[in-house]
Amino acid sequence: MADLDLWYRAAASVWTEALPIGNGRLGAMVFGGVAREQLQLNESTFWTGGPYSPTNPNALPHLADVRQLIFAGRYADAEALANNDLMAKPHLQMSYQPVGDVWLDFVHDGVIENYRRGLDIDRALAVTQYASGGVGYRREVFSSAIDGIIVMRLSADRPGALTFELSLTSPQLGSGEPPLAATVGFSGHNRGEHGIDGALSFAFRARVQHDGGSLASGGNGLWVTSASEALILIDAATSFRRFDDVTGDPIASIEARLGSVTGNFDQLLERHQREHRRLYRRLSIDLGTTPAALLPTDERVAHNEETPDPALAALYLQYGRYLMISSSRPGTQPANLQGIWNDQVVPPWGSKYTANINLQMNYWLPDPANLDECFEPLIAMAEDLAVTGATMAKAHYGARGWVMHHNTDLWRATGPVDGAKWGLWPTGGAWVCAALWDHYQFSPDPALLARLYPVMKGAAQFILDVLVTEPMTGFLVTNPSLSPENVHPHGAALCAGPTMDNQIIRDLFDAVAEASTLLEADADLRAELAAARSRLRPERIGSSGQLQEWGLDWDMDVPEIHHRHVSHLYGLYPSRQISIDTTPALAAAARKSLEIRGDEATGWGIGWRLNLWARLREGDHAHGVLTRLLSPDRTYPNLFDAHPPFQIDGNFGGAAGIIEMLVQSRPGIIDLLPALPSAWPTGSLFGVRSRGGLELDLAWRDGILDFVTIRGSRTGRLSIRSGGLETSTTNDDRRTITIRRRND
Ligand code: FUC
Repeated sequence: MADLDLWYRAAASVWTEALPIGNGRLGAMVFGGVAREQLQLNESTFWTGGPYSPTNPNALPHLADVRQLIFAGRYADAEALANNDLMAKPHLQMSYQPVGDVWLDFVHDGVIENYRRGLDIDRALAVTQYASGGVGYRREVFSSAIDGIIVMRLSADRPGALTFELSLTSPQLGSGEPPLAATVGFSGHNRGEHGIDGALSFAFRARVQHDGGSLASGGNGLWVTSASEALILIDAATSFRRFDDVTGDPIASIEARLGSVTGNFDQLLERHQREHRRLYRRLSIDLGTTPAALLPTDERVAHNEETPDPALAALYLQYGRYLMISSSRPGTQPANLQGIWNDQVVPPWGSKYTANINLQMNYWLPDPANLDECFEPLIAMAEDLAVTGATMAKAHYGARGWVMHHNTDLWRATGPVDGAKWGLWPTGGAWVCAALWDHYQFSPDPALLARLYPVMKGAAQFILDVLVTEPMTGFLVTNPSLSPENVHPHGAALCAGPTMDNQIIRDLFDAVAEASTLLEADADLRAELAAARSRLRPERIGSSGQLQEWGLDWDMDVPEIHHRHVSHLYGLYPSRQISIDTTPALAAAARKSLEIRGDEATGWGIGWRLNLWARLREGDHAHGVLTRLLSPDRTYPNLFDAHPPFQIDGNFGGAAGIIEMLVQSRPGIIDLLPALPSAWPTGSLFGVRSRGGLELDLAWRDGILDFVTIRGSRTGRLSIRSGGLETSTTNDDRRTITIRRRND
């Protein structure tokens, strides 16, 4: 399927041109060089440091002072004191690491012709091909979730024409294993960082099987000479088992996987492809095609702003799904700031999990995009955080429950880091829980509810314990807190009760209240939540008609009026507290805030704006924002999002935004084509999921819904709205309903 290919006429010269493969755990960037192939490897549990608990015994004794300074309006003083005393120890977290590289050096004679490399995202297969001296060469590589390893086949269309050296390097501490039989390897251990010792051992290996020719060790690695075909199996592992357990044996894991591989390349590929397609093929999209679809992918991105390419938008959605399937699967780590792909020992922002937007944005996509399983690692992470975050809640706040501030890492550190103006934000865990509840809306399964409830309850208990009464107003507020990363007119970010916190807390409390009702548990807690909720500051509309970001009307006096974060618009998206239908005045104020912020931002900043404009039902405006995202400033040649630098949240948020333009839902109500742009007059979207646990196929013509088919069991009334028309059904069995446009 050519429309599901990323392809290029030249090898990657930089990392952001290379193509990603991954099985959730084991990833590689494939460069496709002719004389020298590079596979840059990652393993999702390879981070710096080791198990640690970053509590600071100084924090709790100084909490009351910081609170008081904030209530007294002495924000900069509060921030200085907080920087001194309230931050985690260490006040920086660990970073995600590259494993190393697999190199293939080829001997070719003759001119290189007919070069093409591509990534087929329907097969999850990267292919490089070219001819040299009249011989056709082909390399195919994938990372298999079934067999757990990377598999590569090298072939030539003339027998005996394949000669290459296989070697490994790593920027990590350790050493190459002497080439043994058909295997090269490297093993070592991770680095410590910020005073936390490295505690992980790791290894990676590549094993070659060749058809014809000979194999010898020499130089840096293994030489395969005059073969017709070669198969290379690659694996990497660390000793990580859990955030508090590093007793795994990487070499044993690798040997277990490499040793149990059965079958030839075609059989391995067949198994891999079947598993990939089981997830990938659940959704398809058609937004129309123009001649641009025939161009190589980098050229499509280069031209998209001057002539928007609808099929590139469709590809961007499917590529987002591909990246999600490749970086987040049951049993693996969640997708970090770079999914699982990072080539740097000191990556941007540690390639961690930033929880004041980025981590949550990564998980906007899987539910509507029909990749329920890919959400699982976020649930597992929240379960870990509920453990580590309970220690932090107690140590820093004397509170019950659990907290995560604005970042976490492999070790599930939850303390305030970086500096108070970024890190002293106690609402990251609460936001993750609101996202878990939204996941349950898409997959309303009693077992899931029972699993999520204790985690959500702990997050709510923490918030109940840290809310304090604001002396001037009597509202219950978070203090200290901030509106993520935005400095207010008093030269600080610290404040009490920013709008975003109130919105997140309402969502969390409502979720816990509803879950506890469904589970017939904790009636007392429910009453406590209701009482506290009623004392949160309501939304306020400021003097410019904007939704106030803080309790006071500071919005127009901030140093960065076009700030990338749009935190107070959380209420409009991803939350549904603010909507055109239910709170039109607040929706208008949110729109005003969005206009003041402007559409230009980092990749993820644009991704968030796209979803917000979609919720405001401004299809053409949303399309303009999407077009900006899919421009060379915000999208690299390999379609990775450019913050810049690369950060994967923009890919996932942007892909989720494309769906949000076409389908929006809340339990019992589905809006079809709420923000359809004039640029996509005719199209279809099959297999999209909605809240309420339903799956939809829809198609439209001339900007009007043609038909929708809805599958899944419903309880109660379901309203389906499109273009000002509304239909409702009260069927509640497992039926499929189809609604068609009359041909008039
Ligand atoms: C937040 C953002 C930055 C960046 C970082 C990883 O702090 O404000 O733009 O995305 O996370």
